[in-house]
Amino acid sequence: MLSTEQVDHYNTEGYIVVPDFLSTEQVTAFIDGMDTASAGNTLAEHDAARMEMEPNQPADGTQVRRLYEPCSKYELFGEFSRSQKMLDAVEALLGPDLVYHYSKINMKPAGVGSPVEWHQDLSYYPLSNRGSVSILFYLDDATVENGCLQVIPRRHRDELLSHNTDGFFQGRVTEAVDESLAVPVPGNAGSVIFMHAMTPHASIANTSTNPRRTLILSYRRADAFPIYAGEMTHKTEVHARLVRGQFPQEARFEDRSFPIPLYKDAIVSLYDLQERSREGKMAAN
Ligand SMILES: O=C(O)CCC(=O)C(=O)O
Repeated sequence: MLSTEQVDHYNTEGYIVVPDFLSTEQVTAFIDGMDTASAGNTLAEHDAARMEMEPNQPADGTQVRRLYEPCSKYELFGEFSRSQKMLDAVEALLGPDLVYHYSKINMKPAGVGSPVEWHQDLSYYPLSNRGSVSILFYLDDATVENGCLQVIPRRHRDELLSHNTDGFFQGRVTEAVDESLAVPVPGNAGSVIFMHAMTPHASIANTSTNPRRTLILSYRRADAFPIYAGEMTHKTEVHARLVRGQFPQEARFEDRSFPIPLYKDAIVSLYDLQERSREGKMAAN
Protein backbone atom coordinates (compact mmCIF):
# COMPACT_ATOMS: atom_id res chain seq x y z
CA MET A 1 0.00 0.00 0.00
CA LEU A 2 1.25 3.51 -0.73
CA SER A 3 1.57 6.00 2.12
CA THR A 4 -0.19 9.36 2.16
CA GLU A 5 3.18 11.03 1.55
CA GLN A 6 3.79 8.86 -1.51
CA VAL A 7 0.35 9.63 -2.93
CA ASP A 8 0.90 13.35 -2.27
CA HIS A 9 4.27 13.16 -4.05
CA TYR A 10 2.63 11.48 -7.05
CA ASN A 11 -0.09 14.13 -7.19
CA THR A 12 2.37 17.01 -6.89
CA GLU A 13 5.35 15.77 -8.89
CA GLY A 14 3.64 13.46 -11.37
CA TYR A 15 5.54 10.35 -10.29
CA ILE A 16 6.72 8.39 -7.27
CA VAL A 17 9.45 5.76 -6.86
CA VAL A 18 8.94 2.87 -4.46
CA PRO A 19 12.08 0.77 -3.82
CA ASP A 20 11.79 -2.99 -3.28
CA PHE A 21 8.17 -3.24 -4.42
CA LEU A 22 9.04 -6.61 -5.95
CA SER A 23 10.82 -9.35 -4.01
CA THR A 24 14.05 -10.84 -5.36
CA GLU A 25 12.09 -14.02 -6.12
CA GLN A 26 9.52 -12.08 -8.18
CA VAL A 27 12.25 -10.33 -10.16
CA THR A 28 13.91 -13.70 -10.88
CA ALA A 29 10.59 -15.28 -11.89
CA PHE A 30 9.78 -12.36 -14.24
CA ILE A 31 13.20 -12.55 -15.88
CA ASP A 32 12.80 -16.32 -16.32
CA GLY A 33 9.37 -15.70 -17.86
CA MET A 34 10.81 -13.13 -20.25
CA ASP A 35 13.65 -15.43 -21.25
CA THR A 36 11.18 -18.24 -21.98
CA ALA A 37 8.98 -15.89 -24.03
CA SER A 38 11.99 -14.66 -26.02
CA ALA A 39 13.75 -17.99 -26.57
CA GLY A 40 14.39 -19.12 -30.13
CA ASN A 41 13.60 -15.77 -31.76
CA THR A 42 16.07 -13.91 -33.98
CA LEU A 43 15.97 -10.65 -35.89
CA ALA A 44 15.43 -12.62 -39.11
CA GLU A 45 12.86 -15.02 -37.68
CA HIS A 46 10.70 -14.00 -34.78
CA ASP A 47 7.09 -14.01 -33.70
CA ALA A 48 6.16 -10.43 -34.63
CA ALA A 49 2.79 -10.74 -32.90
CA ARG A 50 4.55 -11.20 -29.58
CA MET A 51 7.72 -9.17 -29.83
CA GLU A 52 9.80 -6.55 -31.55
CA MET A 53 13.55 -7.07 -32.06
CA GLU A 54 16.40 -4.60 -31.70
CA PRO A 55 17.20 -3.55 -35.30
CA ASN A 56 20.96 -3.01 -34.91
CA GLN A 57 22.12 -6.61 -34.72
CA PRO A 58 22.97 -9.43 -37.14
CA ALA A 59 20.12 -11.39 -38.70
CA ASP A 60 20.69 -14.24 -36.23
CA GLY A 61 20.89 -11.83 -33.28
CA THR A 62 18.53 -12.62 -30.39
CA GLN A 63 18.19 -9.20 -28.74
CA VAL A 64 14.52 -8.45 -28.16
CA ARG A 65 13.49 -4.81 -27.91
CA ARG A 66 9.98 -5.23 -26.57
CA LEU A 67 7.63 -8.04 -25.53
CA TYR A 68 4.03 -7.12 -26.25
CA GLU A 69 1.24 -7.37 -23.73
CA PRO A 70 2.80 -9.87 -21.25
CA CYS A 71 -0.11 -9.53 -18.80
CA SER A 72 -2.54 -10.82 -21.43
CA LYS A 73 -0.27 -13.44 -23.04
CA TYR A 74 1.51 -15.06 -20.06
CA GLU A 75 -0.25 -16.05 -16.84
CA LEU A 76 2.76 -15.23 -14.64
CA PHE A 77 2.36 -11.57 -15.55
CA GLY A 78 -1.44 -11.69 -15.81
CA GLU A 79 -1.72 -12.94 -12.23
CA PHE A 80 0.57 -10.15 -11.07
CA SER A 81 -1.59 -7.53 -12.83
CA ARG A 82 -4.62 -8.71 -10.82
CA SER A 83 -2.78 -9.11 -7.51
CA GLN A 84 -4.07 -7.38 -4.42
CA LYS A 85 -0.78 -5.58 -3.75
CA MET A 86 -0.75 -4.17 -7.26
CA LEU A 87 -4.38 -3.09 -7.27
CA ASP A 88 -4.19 -1.61 -3.75
CA ALA A 89 -1.34 0.64 -4.89
CA VAL A 90 -3.22 1.70 -8.01
CA GLU A 91 -6.40 2.30 -6.01
CA ALA A 92 -4.48 4.66 -3.72
CA LEU A 93 -3.65 6.77 -6.79
CA LEU A 94 -6.77 6.47 -8.93
CA GLY A 95 -9.68 5.47 -6.71
CA PRO A 96 -11.73 2.27 -6.32
CA ASP A 97 -12.93 1.54 -9.87
CA LEU A 98 -10.04 0.40 -12.03
CA VAL A 99 -9.48 -0.76 -15.58
CA TYR A 100 -6.32 -2.61 -16.58
CA HIS A 101 -5.24 -0.96 -19.81
CA TYR A 102 -2.07 -2.51 -21.28
CA SER A 103 1.38 -3.91 -20.52
CA LYS A 104 4.74 -4.33 -22.20
CA ILE A 105 8.31 -5.22 -21.39
CA ASN A 106 11.04 -2.92 -22.66
CA MET A 107 14.28 -4.87 -22.72
CA LYS A 108 16.89 -2.17 -23.40
CA PRO A 109 19.63 -4.77 -23.88
CA ALA A 110 23.23 -3.89 -23.09
CA GLY A 111 25.07 -2.20 -25.94
CA VAL A 112 22.11 -1.89 -28.35
CA GLY A 113 19.06 -0.86 -26.29
CA SER A 114 17.06 1.74 -28.22
CA PRO A 115 16.36 5.23 -26.89
CA VAL A 116 12.88 6.43 -26.03
CA GLU A 117 12.31 10.08 -26.84
CA TRP A 118 10.34 12.58 -24.80
CA HIS A 119 6.63 11.89 -24.88
CA GLN A 120 3.52 11.84 -22.72
CA ASP A 121 1.66 8.54 -22.70
CA LEU A 122 -1.80 10.10 -23.05
CA SER A 123 -0.76 11.52 -26.42
CA TYR A 124 -1.01 7.94 -27.71
CA TYR A 125 -4.44 7.13 -26.22
CA PRO A 126 -6.63 10.12 -25.36
CA LEU A 127 -9.09 9.43 -22.54
CA SER A 128 -12.10 11.32 -21.24
CA ASN A 129 -10.07 12.23 -18.15
CA ARG A 130 -6.46 12.06 -16.99
CA GLY A 131 -6.92 9.31 -14.41
CA SER A 132 -4.30 7.02 -15.95
CA VAL A 133 -1.05 5.73 -14.48
CA SER A 134 1.94 4.05 -16.14
CA ILE A 135 3.85 1.75 -13.80
CA LEU A 136 7.45 0.80 -14.55
CA PHE A 137 9.14 -2.06 -12.69
CA TYR A 138 12.89 -2.21 -13.01
CA LEU A 139 14.04 -5.81 -13.34
CA ASP A 140 17.72 -4.80 -13.40
CA ASP A 141 19.48 -2.09 -11.47
CA ALA A 142 18.75 1.00 -13.57
CA THR A 143 21.26 3.82 -13.69
CA VAL A 144 21.89 6.86 -15.85
CA GLU A 145 24.45 4.76 -17.77
CA ASN A 146 22.07 1.97 -18.80
CA GLY A 147 19.19 4.31 -19.60
CA CYS A 148 17.02 4.70 -16.52
CA LEU A 149 13.82 6.66 -16.97
CA GLN A 150 13.99 10.45 -16.96
CA VAL A 151 10.95 12.56 -16.16
CA ILE A 152 9.97 16.20 -16.13
CA PRO A 153 8.24 16.66 -12.79
CA ARG A 154 5.22 18.90 -12.15
CA ARG A 155 4.20 19.01 -15.80
CA HIS A 156 1.28 16.56 -15.64
CA ARG A 157 -1.44 19.12 -14.91
CA ASP A 158 -0.67 21.37 -17.89
CA GLU A 159 -1.75 21.05 -21.50
CA LEU A 160 -0.43 18.19 -23.58
CA LEU A 161 2.84 19.16 -25.26
CA SER A 162 2.73 19.06 -29.04
CA HIS A 163 3.50 15.61 -30.49
CA ASN A 164 2.64 16.71 -34.04
CA THR A 165 4.33 17.90 -37.20
CA ASP A 166 2.15 19.16 -40.07
CA GLY A 167 -0.84 17.79 -38.15
CA PHE A 168 0.55 14.24 -38.03
CA PHE A 169 1.33 12.40 -34.80
CA GLN A 170 5.08 11.88 -34.30
CA GLY A 171 5.01 9.78 -31.11
CA ARG A 172 7.42 12.22 -29.46
CA VAL A 173 7.33 15.79 -28.27
CA THR A 174 7.95 18.12 -31.20
CA GLU A 175 8.27 21.40 -29.30
CA ALA A 176 11.40 22.33 -27.34
CA VAL A 177 11.82 20.32 -24.13
CA ASP A 178 13.73 22.10 -21.38
CA GLU A 179 16.01 19.19 -20.47
CA SER A 180 17.46 21.18 -17.58
CA LEU A 181 14.19 20.32 -15.81
CA ALA A 182 14.64 16.58 -16.41
CA VAL A 183 15.18 14.32 -13.42
CA PRO A 184 16.79 10.87 -13.85
CA VAL A 185 14.98 8.16 -11.92
CA PRO A 186 17.48 5.41 -11.11
CA GLY A 187 16.46 2.42 -9.01
CA ASN A 188 17.49 -1.05 -8.00
CA ALA A 189 15.95 -4.18 -9.51
CA GLY A 190 12.54 -4.59 -7.87
CA SER A 191 11.81 -0.90 -7.54
CA VAL A 192 8.82 0.64 -9.23
CA ILE A 193 7.93 4.04 -10.65
CA PHE A 194 4.28 5.11 -10.67
CA MET A 195 4.08 7.80 -13.32
CA HIS A 196 1.11 9.98 -14.25
CA ALA A 197 0.20 9.43 -17.91
CA MET A 198 0.69 13.16 -18.60
CA THR A 199 4.25 13.24 -17.19
CA PRO A 200 6.82 13.80 -19.97
CA HIS A 201 9.46 11.08 -19.94
CA ALA A 202 12.31 9.62 -21.99
CA SER A 203 15.34 7.36 -21.72
CA ILE A 204 18.66 7.31 -23.55
CA ALA A 205 20.05 4.39 -25.56
CA ASN A 206 21.77 1.72 -23.50
CA THR A 207 25.42 1.80 -24.55
CA SER A 208 26.54 0.28 -21.24
CA THR A 209 27.40 -3.35 -20.58
CA ASN A 210 24.32 -3.89 -18.36
CA PRO A 211 20.76 -4.55 -19.52
CA ARG A 212 17.86 -2.44 -18.26
CA ARG A 213 14.78 -4.64 -18.45
CA THR A 214 11.54 -2.94 -17.43
CA LEU A 215 8.02 -4.36 -17.05
CA ILE A 216 5.40 -1.69 -17.71
CA LEU A 217 1.72 -1.86 -16.78
CA SER A 218 -0.94 0.78 -17.17
CA TYR A 219 -4.27 1.20 -15.39
CA ARG A 220 -6.90 3.89 -15.53
CA ARG A 221 -9.95 5.00 -13.62
CA ALA A 222 -12.92 3.08 -14.95
CA ASP A 223 -14.65 6.40 -15.76
CA ALA A 224 -11.76 7.38 -18.06
CA PHE A 225 -13.23 6.20 -21.36
CA PRO A 226 -11.16 6.04 -24.51
CA ILE A 227 -11.78 8.78 -27.04
CA TYR A 228 -12.16 7.02 -30.36
CA ALA A 229 -9.08 7.70 -32.48
CA GLY A 230 -9.39 5.07 -35.18
CA GLU A 231 -7.36 1.87 -35.40
CA MET A 232 -5.11 2.82 -32.50
CA THR A 233 -8.08 2.77 -30.14
CA HIS A 234 -8.95 -0.79 -31.19
CA LYS A 235 -5.35 -1.87 -30.78
CA THR A 236 -5.03 -0.57 -27.24
CA GLU A 237 -8.56 -1.35 -26.06
CA VAL A 238 -8.58 -5.01 -26.97
CA HIS A 239 -6.93 -5.96 -23.67
CA ALA A 240 -8.66 -3.39 -21.44
CA ARG A 241 -10.66 -4.97 -18.60
CA LEU A 242 -12.25 -3.98 -15.30
CA VAL A 243 -10.02 -5.37 -12.54
CA ARG A 244 -11.50 -3.76 -9.44
CA GLY A 245 -14.73 -2.08 -8.39
CA GLN A 246 -17.72 -1.22 -10.54
CA PHE A 247 -18.15 -0.47 -14.19
CA PRO A 248 -19.22 3.20 -14.16
CA GLN A 249 -22.53 4.49 -15.45
CA GLU A 250 -21.00 7.76 -16.58
CA ALA A 251 -17.79 8.88 -18.23
CA ARG A 252 -16.00 11.68 -16.40
CA PHE A 253 -14.64 14.50 -18.56
CA GLU A 254 -11.71 16.66 -17.57
CA ASP A 255 -10.27 18.57 -20.53
CA ARG A 256 -12.46 20.68 -22.79
CA SER A 257 -10.49 19.35 -25.74
CA PHE A 258 -7.61 16.94 -26.25
CA PRO A 259 -5.40 16.26 -29.32
CA ILE A 260 -6.19 13.12 -31.30
CA PRO A 261 -3.13 11.27 -32.70
CA LEU A 262 -3.43 11.21 -36.48
CA TYR A 263 -1.01 8.74 -38.08
CA LYS A 264 0.40 9.66 -41.47
CA ASP A 265 0.86 6.03 -42.48
CA ALA A 266 0.18 2.65 -40.91
CA ILE A 267 0.48 2.42 -37.14
CA VAL A 268 3.95 1.31 -36.05
CA SER A 269 5.57 0.84 -32.65
CA LEU A 270 6.73 3.77 -30.53
CA TYR A 271 10.34 3.04 -31.45
CA ASP A 272 9.69 2.88 -35.18
CA LEU A 273 7.39 5.89 -35.11
CA GLN A 274 9.96 8.00 -33.27
CA GLU A 275 12.70 6.84 -35.64
CA ARG A 276 10.60 7.67 -38.70
CA SER A 277 9.88 11.05 -37.14
CA ARG A 278 13.59 11.72 -36.59
CA GLU A 279 14.19 10.89 -40.24
CA GLY A 280 11.49 13.39 -41.27
CA LYS A 281 9.25 10.68 -42.75
CA MET A 282 6.20 11.71 -40.75
CA ALA A 283 5.72 15.22 -42.09
CA ALA A 284 3.33 16.15 -44.90
CA ASN A 285 4.72 15.34 -48.36
O1 LIG B 1 11.58 2.05 -21.48
C1 LIG B 1 11.67 3.25 -21.24
O2 LIG B 1 12.69 3.79 -20.87
C2 LIG B 1 10.47 4.17 -21.39
C3 LIG B 1 9.25 3.44 -21.75
C4 LIG B 1 8.20 4.25 -22.38
O3 LIG B 1 8.10 5.43 -22.20
C5 LIG B 1 7.25 3.57 -23.25
O4 LIG B 1 7.47 2.41 -23.62
O5 LIG B 1 6.22 4.22 -23.60
